[in-house]
Amino acid sequence: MKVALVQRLDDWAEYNLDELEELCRSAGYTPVYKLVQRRPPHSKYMIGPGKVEELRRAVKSLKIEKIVTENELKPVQEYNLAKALSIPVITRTQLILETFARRAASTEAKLQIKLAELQYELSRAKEKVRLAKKGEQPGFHGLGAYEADVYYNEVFRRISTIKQKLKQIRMRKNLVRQRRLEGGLPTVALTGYTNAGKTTLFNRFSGEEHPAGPQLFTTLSTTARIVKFRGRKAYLSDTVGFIKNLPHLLVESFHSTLSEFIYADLLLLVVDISEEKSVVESKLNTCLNVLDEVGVKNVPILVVFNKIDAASDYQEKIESINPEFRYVAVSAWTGQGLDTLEESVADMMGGYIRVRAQLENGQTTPSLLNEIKQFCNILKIEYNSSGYEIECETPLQLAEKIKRLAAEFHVV
Ligand SMILES: Nc1nc2c(ncn2[C@@H]2O[C@H](COP(=O)(O)OP(=O)(O)OP(=O)(O)O)[C@@H](O)[C@H]2O)c(=O)[nH]1
Ligand SMILES: [Mg+2]
Repeated sequence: MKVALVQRLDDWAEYNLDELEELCRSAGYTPVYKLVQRRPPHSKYMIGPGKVEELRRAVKSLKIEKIVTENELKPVQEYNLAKALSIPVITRTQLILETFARRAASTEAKLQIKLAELQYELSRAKEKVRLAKKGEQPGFHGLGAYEADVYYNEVFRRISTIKQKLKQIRMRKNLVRQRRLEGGLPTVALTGYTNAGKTTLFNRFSGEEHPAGPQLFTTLSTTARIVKFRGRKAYLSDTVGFIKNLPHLLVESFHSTLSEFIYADLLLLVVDISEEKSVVESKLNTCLNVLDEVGVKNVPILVVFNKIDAASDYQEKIESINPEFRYVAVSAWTGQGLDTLEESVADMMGGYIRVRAQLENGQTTPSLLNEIKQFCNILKIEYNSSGYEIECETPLQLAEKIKRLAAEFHVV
C-alpha cells in the first residue's frame, strides 16, 4: 500500500522522517511521498491549508492510499485531513500499534497490544463519535451510529476484560519467575533500541535461531534460556526493543514484559554503534529514559556497542560519547569482542560464590550432586572412599543448601 509521510516541525525540532520511513516499511507500507513543514500547529489540519492542498494533489497523482503523520493529531485534525484527502490518516503511534498487532504471536503480546489500542481509542472516543455524526470520513466508519457515551463505555468495558485476562497471565508468569529465583540462577536481560542486534546476540549465546532481521520490532515477546558465561549459568532473556517517543500507552500495556528488567541481576544494553554519533547518543538516551520510566533502579548496566564490523571508527565514537556505564564493543556477526563480553557478564552478574565442600555418601547426596551439576560451575570433583570433594562456583541460594548438607564447607 502506497503511503505519504507528513511531519510538522517546530522551529527548534530536527528533521526525522527516516525512522518513520523504516517503521512504514516494517508495517508493509511503501512510502512514495514526504512532506515536511516548519510552522506552529494549524488548529484545523495540524499542517497548513496550503500544504494540505499540495498533499491532495500528490494523493491523486501518485495514487496514495494512506497518510502517516510523525506528529500526534487531535481527532478533529485527523477528521479534517481525512475529509480533505478522502483517505485514512494515521499517526506514528497508530503505525507502531499496527506493526505490533501484525507481529504479535503470544497471547500476552496480543492482549497487551489490544489494550494499548483501546486505551488510545478511549482518550479519543467521545470526540470521534461527535465528529462522525457530522458525516463519516475514512477512519471514522460506523461511529456515527453510536451515542458518544455508549461507545466510550463499550471501549471502557473491553479494556476491563483485557486487563482481567492479562492479570491471570501475569500471575502465572510470576510463579515461573518465583521458581527461577528459587533455582537461584542470576538473570541477565538483553535490552536496547529496536534493531540493535539483541536477538542476534541472544542466538549467539543460546545457540538457538530466533528470528532476527532488519525490520523494526522483529521480537515482541520474551524468551529466556539458561546460558553459560565463563561456566557460570544465568537466565538470559531477550524481549521487545525500545523506540523514540515510544507511545506511553505501549509502555503501560507492556509493563509486565518490561518489568522483567526490574528483577534482572544485570542489564545488557545493546546499542548499534554503526550509526551516526548523534543517532547513537539519542538512542542510548531513549533506552535509559524508558528504563527509568519502567522503574528500573539499582540494576547494574553493561552497555554493549554492537555492529563494530560496520563501524571502522567505533573507538573514537565511543570515546567521544564517553558513556557513564561500563561498556564493551562487539560484533554479534563476526564474534569480535564476544569473549570480553562474556568475561564482563560473568564478572558483573554477581550471585555466585566459590566454595569447597566434602559431601559424605548418604541419602541426600545424589540429589544435591544433581543440583550442583545443574546449577554450578564445577571446577574440581573427586570421588574418595567417604564421598565427593567438590570445588565449584555456586549461586548463593544453593551455597546455603550445600553448607547445610555437607560434612565440610569452605568459601574460597
Ligand atoms: N553489521 C552487523 N549487523 C548486525 C550485527 N548484529 C545484528 N545485525 C543485524 O541487525 C539487524 C537487527 O538484528 P536483531 O538481532 O533482529 O535486532 P533486535 O535488537 O533483536 O531487533 P528487534 O527485535 O527488531 O527489536 C539484523 O538485520 C541483523 O542481522 C552485527 O554485529 N553487525
Ligand atoms: Mg529481536
